[in-house]
Amino acid sequence: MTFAIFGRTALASILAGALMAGTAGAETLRLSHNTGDTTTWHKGAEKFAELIAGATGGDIEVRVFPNAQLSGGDQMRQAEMVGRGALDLVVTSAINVTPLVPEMAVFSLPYLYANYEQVDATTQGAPGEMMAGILAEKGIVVLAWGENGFREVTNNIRPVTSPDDMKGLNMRVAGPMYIDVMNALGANPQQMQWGETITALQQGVVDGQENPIGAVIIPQQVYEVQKYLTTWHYSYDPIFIGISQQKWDSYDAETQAKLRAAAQEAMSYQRDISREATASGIDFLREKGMEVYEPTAEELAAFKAATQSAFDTWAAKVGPEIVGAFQHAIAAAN
Ligand code: X2X
Repeated sequence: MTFAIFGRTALASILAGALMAGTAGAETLRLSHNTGDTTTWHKGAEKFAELIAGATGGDIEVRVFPNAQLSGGDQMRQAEMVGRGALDLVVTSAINVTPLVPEMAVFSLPYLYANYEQVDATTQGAPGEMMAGILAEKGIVVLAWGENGFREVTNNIRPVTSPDDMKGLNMRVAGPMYIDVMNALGANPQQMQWGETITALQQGVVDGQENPIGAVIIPQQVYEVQKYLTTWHYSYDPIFIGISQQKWDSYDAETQAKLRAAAQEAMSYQRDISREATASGIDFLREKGMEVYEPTAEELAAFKAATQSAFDTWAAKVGPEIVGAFQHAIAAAN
C-alpha cells in the first residue's frame, strides 16, 4: 500500500517535470469569439494560433473558444472583458462592440458601402486606424481587421423584394443599431444572442434574421431553418483580432511585431475565404432549397431610402468627424 502510493507520487512528479520541460517558456493565451466552430471567424482564429505558434517557436500558444463561451454566451461582453484584461484575445465584429464604443457603428451604417473596394479602403486604410485608436482608449489593441461581411436578410414568411415586405416580420437582430433599422422598415426587431438564434428561428420565436452568407449563414446552416433570402447588402460588418492592452504591454517590440504579422496574415486569409464562400454561396443556398432574391439597383435604392432615418440617427451618434473620414475614403475608392 505504502509502496503503491510512493510509486504513484514518484510517477506524478516525473510526469510533471516532463510536462514543464516540454513547455518551457510557453504561454497559453485564450481567444474568445462568438460564432460556431465551423465559421470563417473560427478558421481565421485558428490560423492566427497556428501562425503565432510557428513564429514564436511555440512560446505563444493560442487556444480558441467559440460560441462566446468565455463570456457566458454574451457576445457583447467579450470586448469589455478584453479591455479590462479578463480575456487575452477576441475575434468579434464591429456591431458587438457598439455598447462599449458606439462609434464602432460607423462600419455598419445602412448602405454606407457599395462594394468590397470601398470596404477595403476603410478597414485597411486610415479610417481603420482611426477606429483602432478609439478602441485602444478602452484597452483593446486591434491587431488586424477581417470580415463578417455584407449582412443579408432571411425569413420564413415571404420573399422580400421591397421595404414593404419587411412590415410586421419578427426579426432577430444582433445589436442596437439594427433595432433602429428594422423599426424604420416597419419590422419588429428583437435583440438576441447569436447562440440562441437558430433555435429561435426553428421554433418560430422569430421569423427572420440577417447575417453574411459566407462567414455565417452557410457554415452555421441557417438554410436549414430559413426559406427566403434577399441579397440587399444593407449593412457591412467587419471583424477584428484584438488583444488586451495589459497583455500587449507585457511583450517586447519583437514579439509585438510577430503578433501583428500573424494577425494580419490570418485576417487576410479569413477575408479571402469569406468572400469565396459568399461568391459561391447563392448557388449553394438555392441547391439547399432556399429561395434567393437578388434585388436590382432600383430596388436597392428603395431599401436605402427606407433606412435613411436610421443612418441619420446613428451617423449623429458616431459623429461627423468619423463618418466624414469614412465617406472620404469611400469616395476616393470609386
Ligand atoms: O450575432 C450575429 O449576428 C453575428 C454573428 O453576425 C455577430 O456577431 C454580429
